[in-house]
Amino acid sequence: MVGSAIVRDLQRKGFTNIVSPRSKELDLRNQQAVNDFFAKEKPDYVFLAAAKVGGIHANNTYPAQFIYDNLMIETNIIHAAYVYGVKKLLFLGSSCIYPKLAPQPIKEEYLLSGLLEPTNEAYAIAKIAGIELCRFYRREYGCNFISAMPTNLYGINDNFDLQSSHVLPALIRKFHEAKQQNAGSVVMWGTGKPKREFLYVDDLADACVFLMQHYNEENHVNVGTGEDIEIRELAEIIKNIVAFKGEIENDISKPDGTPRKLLDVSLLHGLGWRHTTSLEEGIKKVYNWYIEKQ
Ligand code: GFB
Repeated sequence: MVGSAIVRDLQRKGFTNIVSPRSKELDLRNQQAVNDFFAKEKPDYVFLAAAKVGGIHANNTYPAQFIYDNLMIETNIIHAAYVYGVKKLLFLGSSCIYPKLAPQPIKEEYLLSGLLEPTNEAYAIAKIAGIELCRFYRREYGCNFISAMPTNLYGINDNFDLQSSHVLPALIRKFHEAKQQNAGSVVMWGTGKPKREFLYVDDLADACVFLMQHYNEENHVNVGTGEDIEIRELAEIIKNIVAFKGEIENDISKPDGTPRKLLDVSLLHGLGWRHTTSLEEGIKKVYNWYIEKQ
């Protein structure tokens, strides 16, 4: 989802010499394959968006896969970028790198100031390692490697599998199918009380290209909207957009995860970047795309 959005954004801005291999063509966990790719393509600028990602259930169920795949991808690419003289690399992390109970909104400097949320600890530790790789390769070797920490993302090309997806695509699918089947209710996991901040992926892509062009510092940068909502409010918005008339039920056997993770985006705003897509507008775009794809 993120990689294809960055490619679309670069193309919109007139860039043409873009290489974006699919995972079938290049297994980024394989160091030799990554080195061969860098030796052949000699990229000048690298957007490291590739990662093993998933929602709360997938993160909680497959922690070994989340830590191994992500550590391997990051280490192979960041080291190859150094060895093959990449001019600049942007590493993408996640807002789950911050402590579970961090003060809100979360400033960049809260990293490593407390315990992580257990449901996504493996993924968070891998992403923290990626930030530190960039910092230390900059410090020791002088590489211009920067990191961006996006909040919860959604958009076209998202994963709609109900076991491994994030909440927003899961609810779009659940409400859509419930409407088609004339079901009386839709199940929302957890209490619905946690708050989340959602950023449309095309806005993230625009921010990544902006940072690649204008930001050259060691500190990672939060990328978000600066606004969050409760999961049950999100469910109501999606229910209205899909026009489902039934009820919403809670399944409290499923975890809530971290209570809140609203990013402080003052650093990014100070640099001159702001998101443009509202949550409702973004959900409508994704829902239209989802229906067309059926
Ligand atoms: O989006 P989500 O899976 O990820 O869940 P996290 C957010 C909230 O929505 C949780 C609730 O409180 C879920 O219990 N929720 C309600 C649902 N209904 C559903 C549903 O049908 N599916 C899903 N998936 N959730 C992930 C991390 O955390 O966020 C990753 O595990 C990463 O590491 C990613 O950081 C952005 O926001 O809880």
